[in-house]
Amino acid sequence: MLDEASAGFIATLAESGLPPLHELSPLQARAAGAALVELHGPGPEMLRAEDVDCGRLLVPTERCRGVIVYYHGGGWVTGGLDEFDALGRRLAQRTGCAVVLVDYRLAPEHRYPAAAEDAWTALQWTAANLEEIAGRPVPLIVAGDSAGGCLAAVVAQRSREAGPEIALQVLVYPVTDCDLDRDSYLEPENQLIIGRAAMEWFWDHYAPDRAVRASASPLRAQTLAGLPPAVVLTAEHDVLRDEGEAYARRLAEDGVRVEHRRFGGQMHGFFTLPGLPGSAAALDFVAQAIDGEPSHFDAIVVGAGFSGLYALHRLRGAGLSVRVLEQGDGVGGTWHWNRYPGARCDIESVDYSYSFSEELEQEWEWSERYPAQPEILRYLDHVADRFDLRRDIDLNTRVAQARYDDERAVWHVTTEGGARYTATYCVMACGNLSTPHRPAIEGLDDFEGDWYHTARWPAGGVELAGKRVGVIGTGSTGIQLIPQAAAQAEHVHVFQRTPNFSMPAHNRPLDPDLLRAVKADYRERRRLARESLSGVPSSHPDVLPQRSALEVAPEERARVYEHGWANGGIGGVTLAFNDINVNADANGTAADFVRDKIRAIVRDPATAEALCPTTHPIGTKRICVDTDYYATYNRDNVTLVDVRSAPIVRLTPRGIETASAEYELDVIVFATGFDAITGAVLDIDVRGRDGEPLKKKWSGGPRTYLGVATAGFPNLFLVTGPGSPSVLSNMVLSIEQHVDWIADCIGHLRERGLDTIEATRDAEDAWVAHVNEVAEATLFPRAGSWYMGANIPGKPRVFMPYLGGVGNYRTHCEGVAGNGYEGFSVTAR
Ligand code: NA7
Repeated sequence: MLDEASAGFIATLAESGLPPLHELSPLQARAAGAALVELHGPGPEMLRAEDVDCGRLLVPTERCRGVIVYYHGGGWVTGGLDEFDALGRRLAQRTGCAVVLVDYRLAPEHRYPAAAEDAWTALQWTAANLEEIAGRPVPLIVAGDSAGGCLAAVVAQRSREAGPEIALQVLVYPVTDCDLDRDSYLEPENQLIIGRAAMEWFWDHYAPDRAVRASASPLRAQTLAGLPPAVVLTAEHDVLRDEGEAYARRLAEDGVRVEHRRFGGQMHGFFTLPGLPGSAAALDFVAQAIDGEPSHFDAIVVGAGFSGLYALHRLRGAGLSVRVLEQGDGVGGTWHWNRYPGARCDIESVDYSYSFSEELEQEWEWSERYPAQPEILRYLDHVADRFDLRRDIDLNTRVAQARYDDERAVWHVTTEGGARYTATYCVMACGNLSTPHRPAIEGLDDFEGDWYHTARWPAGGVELAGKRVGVIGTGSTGIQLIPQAAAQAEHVHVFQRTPNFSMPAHNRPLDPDLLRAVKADYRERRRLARESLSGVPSSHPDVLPQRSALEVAPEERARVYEHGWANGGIGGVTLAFNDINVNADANGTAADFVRDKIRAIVRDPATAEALCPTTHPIGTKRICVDTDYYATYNRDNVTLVDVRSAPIVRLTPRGIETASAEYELDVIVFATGFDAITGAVLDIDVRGRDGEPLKKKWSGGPRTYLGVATAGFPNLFLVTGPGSPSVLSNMVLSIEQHVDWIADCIGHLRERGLDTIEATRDAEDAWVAHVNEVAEATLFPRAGSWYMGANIPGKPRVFMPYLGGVGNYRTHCEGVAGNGYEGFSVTAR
């Protein structure tokens, strides 16, 4: 969403009655641009401001730290020294660099390559006069916005062969390509200061001959390897957004150090408009890049899913400067990535939602009992907008390393693109189910059809209609996807290694009266959830059954299970008695009940038997929640393939070969799960005190205190880390509990002038022992589940979540805080 100041600017512009740019002549457009000069103000005083051969020289101080050759925007058609004078001055003052504002020839009087030639001449002139301008040898920097960003990129490429040496290229929403059909061109909300029609108008004037446009497009260069380090700024609401980001990505791929930031809530032109809040932030960003100093924040948060969004809101509200780094191109975390057909949460929507804002609770209208992925993503996008979170989130930014600096007591965070940050606190909000697992099956490259992992499903969807589809995996994901795929595809082959227990969702639209009743009673509902076993009101100790499955008559047991089945949902059967998770015989009664249900639904007895799980107690692997899963096997176009007895051998050009047959397929779907709980954190090279790698510390399995901290890694917080209830609970509730605890802890440190907090080894050892002890008292460790790390070859087998229940766990965490953060050591420097 556009921020308020930008929306105000657009409204004023609309009131002025100025026709759209592309309806004007170039002369009229230039006059309109020049009339906006007053908006920019005069800009700060300079030590020297004089016109030179190639433009205007702006020198802010006697000892400049560099010289920036600046190419102004304006689509190669408009813009000039006077319009950009104020920006040049602000840039010079903020960076301490001299600025050469380049006056290049404009189109259509002078078409491509005139502007590029002038840009090059200006670079040569500046290089030759560098010492005279700065009074000493200093770095040469090229920069530009919009079409000027294009010129900066073009001269940076040209200088690669014969110099001069450029220390940095600063590309502000640059034009990098002549393709005007990228998504950002087509989104209606981006047609602001300039839209698609204006860009067409610019290109038509600059390079009317379409054949030469490619050579004017820096993105079309064969390779970007060997280019100077780059800083790329893009705006969320800008037709140029995607090509700027494509350029940043290619630079990184070709080995160039690039720091990219997308400015949320901003539109094209924000960099040059000093009244807009994004403008100052963008200048800061550029200045820091020129300094070579990493940007410093009180807290870096890794991930912008449910955890990262709330962490940002909570910590920013506490007065901290926060930056969220997110690898995806949108917020939402696991709900951003898992867009496969049928993706749906297995916790009811009214509980799987934030409780921190009563207004949000009341405003948001869930439409179904179990929310589908698009609705959850809409909710998270709404939260990001409603709490103005986007301006502190860097998208498309994957964290590569987080290294603790003992001496300065800060975290150094580096992204894959080479951007560097420092932070006092590092909050790992990267999720429990974020790192997709795709088994190493031979022959993937040979397969001539298309293949997808469900957790990297294309945003635009996949055409399954009329296709022969193979699905590998029958966990929650496969079980949700298979009925949906069967309804579209010509044929679905399900490659099942281990069957799972699945309960009916009985999903339905939410009755408005029910929703009203929930909203009227939300505080009480949340209280019950907080004190419960798994973070939903129905698992509160006051309502959980007190009876053993073995102490009741078989008829009564059957009645209770039938009731649970009819109600549906994850705990319908496993929470029906108090000993199903701990007593194998009690568990057997529940498992038998579900197996009988499968046999009753699936008509072919052999298929029914193959779908009956027998190798793990019910509930010890995540119970699936489905819509028509078992009944789907009654369709003629669905075939179950048992790959336990005849394993997958390889993929072939035509499909999947098992030990007994080859299956011809057009599409293969990997519904093969995640490197769960620890995968995302360990994907980052996290190093604590004395450079100790987290990977090494956790080589025998994760070790944490309360699942929120780990000894040897001061000021590092894990949101729903291993050793906390996490995936065995309603994640949103557990996330809020952790983030609140972390925010309170940081508040405690700041109030007392303390610099670091770190779990002690003793407290950690005791907690790990407790987590194991609780797990050992249940049947959970008997299953080769992803809770145990058993789905990933080579991963240590350790039961990772805490089974003590969210109510008990919360009380324990509050006790730790109440006792002055017992089990932690704190330092003041
Ligand atoms: P899961 O529950 O880990 O399921 C993955 C499935 O993929 C499971 O059936 C696996 O069989 C199967 N798999 C994995 N590798 C192979 C190979 N090599 N061959 C055949 N089958 C294979 O992941 P989901 O995405 O379904 O669900 C994860 C959680 O997300 C879920 O519990 C909810 O909480 C949300 P296996 O059991 O290993 O024999």
